[in-house]
Amino acid sequence: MTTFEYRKNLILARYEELVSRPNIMLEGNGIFNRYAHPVITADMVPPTWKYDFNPETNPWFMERIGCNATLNSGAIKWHDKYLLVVRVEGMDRKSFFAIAESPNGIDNFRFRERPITMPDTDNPGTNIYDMRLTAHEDGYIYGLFCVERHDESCPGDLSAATAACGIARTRDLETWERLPDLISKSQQRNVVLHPEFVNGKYALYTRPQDGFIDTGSGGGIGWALIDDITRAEVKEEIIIDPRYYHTIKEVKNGEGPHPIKTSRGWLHLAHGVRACASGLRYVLYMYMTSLEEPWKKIASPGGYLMAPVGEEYMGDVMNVLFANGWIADPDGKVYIYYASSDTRMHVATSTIDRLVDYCLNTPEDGLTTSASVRTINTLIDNNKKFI
Ligand code: BGC
Ligand code: BMA
Repeated sequence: MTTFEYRKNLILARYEELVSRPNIMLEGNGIFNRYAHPVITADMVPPTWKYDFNPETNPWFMERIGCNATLNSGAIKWHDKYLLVVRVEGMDRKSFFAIAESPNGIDNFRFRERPITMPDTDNPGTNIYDMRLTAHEDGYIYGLFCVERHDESCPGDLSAATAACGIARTRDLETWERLPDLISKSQQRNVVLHPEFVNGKYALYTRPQDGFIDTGSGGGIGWALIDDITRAEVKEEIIIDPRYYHTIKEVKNGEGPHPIKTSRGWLHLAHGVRACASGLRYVLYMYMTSLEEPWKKIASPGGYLMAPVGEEYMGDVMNVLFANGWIADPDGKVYIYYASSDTRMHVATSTIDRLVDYCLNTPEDGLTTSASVRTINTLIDNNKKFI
């Protein structure tokens, strides 16, 4: 057998084994369950995207186009399948979007034949990433994502960049119509479209920031109403979930996927960031807003829902969990798709009832040490009657 044949068979066999590997649910804390294996890794990107299959031009069956990571994925249920719009990052540091689909949401994710060809605007981005998908009541599926460009006002600084919100829409998840980027006074990285009209307008969760990395005066997760999505502009923005000193969201926070509607209010998943000696620590947290007024917070469970554990700590950008996709099934099961350390995708499952219970019955962050101890003592006192 030639090297070409041997390696081709090996690579294809390994790939098949990996994409068809069953996942195993692990018992958790009663709020959600993690799974034994990631749902998507760079090794699950199809070999046809990486290898030249012509024995004449690639006698060693050498990888030609490497994949660095599969991370921050948008999610949607589509024709009974669980679809992720994965941020695939090549070895050249460019990310692009590609759809992977699974029959059950927890394993057997396979990429479609090709990545998404996302049309550019007149001012093409250098990089695009972190799509939030929204099936809006106007009938379109929207993808909002970050468009990054070099900041031309700082010609000497190669790391100076700007982050804007790109907007595209589709009806079939095959072809995408690109709309103009969101016009906003500030930089915007984590913008999410609310699925319903509010007072007849499109509603966005925003994350105003002064610089590319620093939120500066940007106070947290914002809310803005948009007159025309085909020429979207943030005219007025209010902060609905502020950052706060010495909490999990001291440095920044951002909306995850769009909130899930429940009978008790809108369930929100977000990320919170704090600084520490090893860099930025990204964790996932939740909050709830009113059904009638989705910009009004009605529940704010203290602390994080999920932080990295085990191998989740390890990767390109350590100590990071990030989620921009989740799917709620009609039976109430919720699939939370999260990336660890900007490297791979995982799933955790829960239910709407459990997540609502978590939001409504987890004590709020009392913002001081003594408040935290008081909260624990109250729990111990109440437990005396039962133990
Ligand atoms: C990276 C993102 C990151 C951002 C801010 C970008 O260049 O691609 O993953 O969130 O910088 O650090
Ligand atoms: C951000 C996000 C993500 C990334 C995270 C950690 O600002 O938008 O792209 O997961 O940084 O690097």
